[in-house]
Amino acid sequence: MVALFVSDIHLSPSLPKTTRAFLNFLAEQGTKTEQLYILGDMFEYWVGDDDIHDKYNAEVVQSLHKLTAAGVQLFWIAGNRDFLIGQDFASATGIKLLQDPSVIMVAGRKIAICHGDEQCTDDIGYIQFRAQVRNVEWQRNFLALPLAQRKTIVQGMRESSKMQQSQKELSIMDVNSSAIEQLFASTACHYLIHGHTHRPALHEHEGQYRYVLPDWDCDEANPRGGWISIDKDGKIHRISLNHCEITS
Ligand code: OKV
Ligand code: MN
Repeated sequence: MVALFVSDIHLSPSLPKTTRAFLNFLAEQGTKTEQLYILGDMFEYWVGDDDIHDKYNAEVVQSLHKLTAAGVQLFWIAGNRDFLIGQDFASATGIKLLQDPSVIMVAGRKIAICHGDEQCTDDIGYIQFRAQVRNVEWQRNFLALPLAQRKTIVQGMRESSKMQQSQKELSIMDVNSSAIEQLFASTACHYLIHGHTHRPALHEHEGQYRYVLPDWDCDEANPRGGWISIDKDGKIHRISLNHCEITS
């Protein structure tokens, strides 16, 4: 394959089978591609690059570094959970941090890539929260707090968000069609790949193709996950992971 695209794995020590499935994916598929694009929310949450030394995180970092050391190009777009990934993580893994959105050329195709949360403009509360936490000064203040305190703050956000999310209308947690139209227009692309919404699909509209990546969860009764690949002829494939091979 020329390129693989993946997002929303939500890696966390509390999801051991999902973690194994993703590390297997890196070892088995990652080595057979020229480029791997991770389009956000690889981690369930990330509180700062000083957490790179945590045992769990260090194994993930090591697995990514193994790929870049083998000559695979790794690219990263931040998600709404791991937007605090920074230069130290990039140096430790060899990954290249990209802007959201970015335009890439793969096998002769011009493709726009993004995480997908910025286009969920109907969720006004979330868009406001996003503006706050993506602010450089806000991030500088947050990252100046001790690691343990940052973890406590994010845990608190997660608890209160669970309650808010359950009260929100499902439709506002999907991308807004005008925001998508604008993205196609501003990037002048006919292809868009994103994640975030957990609604894997291929949407075709007037010659524009929007590929939505699946989220991963292999710790549930029905394991799910998957990726998109582009072969040397420019053909785009959607791969669903409906079984998890666990190698311990
Ligand atoms: C997940 C969504 C909340 C949608 C915060 C640093 C910060 C991580 C975080 C906090 C929120 C993820 C991790 C959550 C998804 C929402 C609201 C809407 C549309 C920080 C690192 F801010 F402290 F720096 N977060 N959570 N939403 O509660 O899981 O997807 S979350
Ligand atoms: Mn997301």
